[in-house]
Amino acid sequence: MTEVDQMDNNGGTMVSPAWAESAFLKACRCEPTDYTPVWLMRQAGRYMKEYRDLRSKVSFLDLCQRPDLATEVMITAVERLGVDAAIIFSDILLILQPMGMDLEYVAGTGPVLHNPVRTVDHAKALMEVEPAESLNYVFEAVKATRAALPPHLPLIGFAGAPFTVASYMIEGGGSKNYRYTKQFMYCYSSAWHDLMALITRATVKYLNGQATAGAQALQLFDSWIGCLSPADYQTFVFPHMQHLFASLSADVPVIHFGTGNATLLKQQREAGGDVIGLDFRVDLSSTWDQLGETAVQGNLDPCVLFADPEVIQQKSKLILDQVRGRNGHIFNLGHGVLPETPVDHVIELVDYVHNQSTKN
Ligand code: 1CP
Repeated sequence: MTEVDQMDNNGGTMVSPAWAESAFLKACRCEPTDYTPVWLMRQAGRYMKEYRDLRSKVSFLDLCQRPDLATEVMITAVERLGVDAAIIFSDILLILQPMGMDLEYVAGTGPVLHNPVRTVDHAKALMEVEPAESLNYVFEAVKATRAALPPHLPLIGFAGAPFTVASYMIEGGGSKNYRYTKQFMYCYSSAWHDLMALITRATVKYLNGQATAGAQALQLFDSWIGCLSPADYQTFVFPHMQHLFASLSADVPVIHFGTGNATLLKQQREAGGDVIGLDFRVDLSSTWDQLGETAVQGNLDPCVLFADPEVIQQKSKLILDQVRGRNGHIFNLGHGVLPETPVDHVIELVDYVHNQSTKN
């Protein structure tokens, strides 16, 4: 019996679902694959005409909260691109609404939290999240997307990692220097740890719930972690991440992603995750050597997709050549697809990675 076979109630062996032997999940397990699996962070979004057309009729929050529309957006993207995994259509900040935060997506600005957490009292007023109640629409989106996908394509569930989520809560939106976040962390360190623990508790339930609803893998986005020094990561973030990973009960691989985090990768790997995300600033081969036995995901610069197809191929080949001979690489960008990216270039990238990496 292979690892992926399951026992039915009578002790007999059930047939594994097709996704269990997909190139993506094999790569997560560091098993050999016939070709390099590829998917792209933010593969559904504003760079696609189909998405913009739908968005002209529905607000972003409505899109996330309607499982039928969230499914449509992701299935359209997956079919057009020919990628090896789907990710649910959602956002890392939805978890903030049930905490009591006033979240708005403002056109041209991005997410805004109208009641940022700037004092200990603000933090104390935040509510515990019970995702089964307040975020059930996400679990419904997972179920609907899973049902609509062909069985060979795995579905990725996701959440923001506590530091990145806390940074939005405290800054009130995106930030360049994270001044308020760090000020809170340094000045109110006990309240900071309480806040991180609150987000961690919510995130554990949220991710476990997505796996139960039908996700075959999970990704934790610590997109803005790279603003911290290794010492501050160790003190203010590491214990929470370690606890978070240890509390994930589902038997699915977890991808641990960050950007600008070259100096933190070893600590992040120690905190947890089966697959380590590599942004585009690091050299894949030497970084992988330093990390040792783990699967990795990345690491093409999203801006390369604005170049001519020859350049896209050249840059992608550099990555594939660095990987050759090793198991456990998932091709992806080093960060998400940017809004004005030409869709044709994305499709050509996916085709190129498949053709170039196929083993005869
Ligand atoms: O239509 C619109 O105007 C909304 C644009 C948009 C979209 C399509 C936002 C607002 N979020 C999303 C979807 C989304 N967000 C997905 C699913 C789609 C996919 O991947 O194909 C995912 C995985 C995210 C995750 C997310 N949201 C991250 C982590 C990934 C990353 O890019 O670092 C972050 C930081 C966010 C916050 C966020 N939400 C939306 C925007 C524009 C932002 C970033 C704002 C900022 O730069 O601060």
